[in-house]
Amino acid sequence: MTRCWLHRPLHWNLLSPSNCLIIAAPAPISRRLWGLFYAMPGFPLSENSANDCVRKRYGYYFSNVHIALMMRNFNLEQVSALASRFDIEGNVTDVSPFGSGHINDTYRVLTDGYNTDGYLLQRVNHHVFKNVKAVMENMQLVIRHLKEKYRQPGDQTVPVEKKVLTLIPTRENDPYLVDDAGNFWRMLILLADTRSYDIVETPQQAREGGRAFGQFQRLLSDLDVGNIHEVLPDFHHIGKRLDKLNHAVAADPVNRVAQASAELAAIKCRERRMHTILDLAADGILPIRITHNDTKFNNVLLDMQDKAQCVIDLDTVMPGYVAYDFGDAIRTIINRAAEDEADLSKITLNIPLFEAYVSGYFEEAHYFLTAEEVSSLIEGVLLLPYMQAVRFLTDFLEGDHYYKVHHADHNLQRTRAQLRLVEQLEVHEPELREIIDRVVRQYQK
Ligand code: GN1
Ligand code: MG
Repeated sequence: MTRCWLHRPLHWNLLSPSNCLIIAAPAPISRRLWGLFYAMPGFPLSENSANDCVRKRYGYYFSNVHIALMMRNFNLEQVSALASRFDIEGNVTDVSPFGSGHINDTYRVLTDGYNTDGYLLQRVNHHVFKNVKAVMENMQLVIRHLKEKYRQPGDQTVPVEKKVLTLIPTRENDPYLVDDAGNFWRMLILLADTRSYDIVETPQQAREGGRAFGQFQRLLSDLDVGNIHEVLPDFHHIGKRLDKLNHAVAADPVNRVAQASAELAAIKCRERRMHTILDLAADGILPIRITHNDTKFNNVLLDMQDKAQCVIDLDTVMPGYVAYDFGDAIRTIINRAAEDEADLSKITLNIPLFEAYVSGYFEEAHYFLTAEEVSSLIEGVLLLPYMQAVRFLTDFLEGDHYYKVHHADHNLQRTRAQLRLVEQLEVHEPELREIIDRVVRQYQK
């Protein structure tokens, strides 16, 4: 039976009658409507949050019916009220959505306080980060450690507060707050006069990115890995990621497997090689370190002269292997196109940017990397876009529960783009290896 209705108001704490709309209909219809709405500004809610809200509100779930709920950004007045519960300077004068993350929601908060450029208020996605307390503990520990390091004698031309994120506690002095609907919110100082790039434009930017992530790893290399929670277990474990994909294929809950046969074949035929890092780690050849685990280039803030200033997005800082961070950074730097480029012919490699990143990275990383870690870096370059393809495809087959998507096939499009990038990297692998070897040799003299 086809049922389609609009329901309002929805008495859900942060949803107000003016900002929500539920559509419950058989999957093809609701998905199409959802896709249309999703393209409109102000409807950024992912399907998993939507389904969860609906389930909590109504206490039941339609097994064969796809439920989509469209919600505007949290009513900005409510966001502003939440912001006022943090220990900020002055009164809130403006809040607006900010950034392009796939998981959390971020708002810029301005106030009339002196000495402040504003704040970032973030709703941490607790469907993904199920233990937000552990995420925040990691973040506090890493911030404290980095600040201590930067306070040591040396170049102090840029104040420590500009080089490392600063969390603003609540007025009750807690690191985050939980609202009445169970959402987790935290506040950070906004770093003014900085910029981030989704697509890298110049070798100078790439070099600075390399320096920033290299320095991040170096400064954390003497922090005990045992003090860091593994907030997303097996986050970069390709074996587990492939198992999850295989389960999604077997269950095919939204009948999408048929659309993805070419991509599944491309993933299958590369499986063996992609286990190299795990094999080296299992043999005790690679040391486990504290890594960032989301080294997209846009997670480095550069100053207005394109000098590295601050590494951001510390949610996924966990024990890991350096090749993961290296590979994820290269994934976003070397690609001339966007992560989700639909025109695959645009996905080509910008090798000078690779070289620039490698040289910036080694300026810092040569202090601590082992020879085995250096040899593993190229494996990370192949693995990370491959793993991203596996993750996007799993989410596509499961019905887009994880990543925010902007149209029905978005995760499939992202998968295709990442697989094309893998193909390109395979073709140019010898050249990339040679560049790494050349840069490393400078430090061996
Ligand atoms: C997610 O939300 P964002 O953009 O910081 C994801 C990363 C992926 C990335 C792909 C916790 O990061 O692992 O590499 O999307 N974060 C999580 O763009 O899954
Ligand atoms: Mg992230």
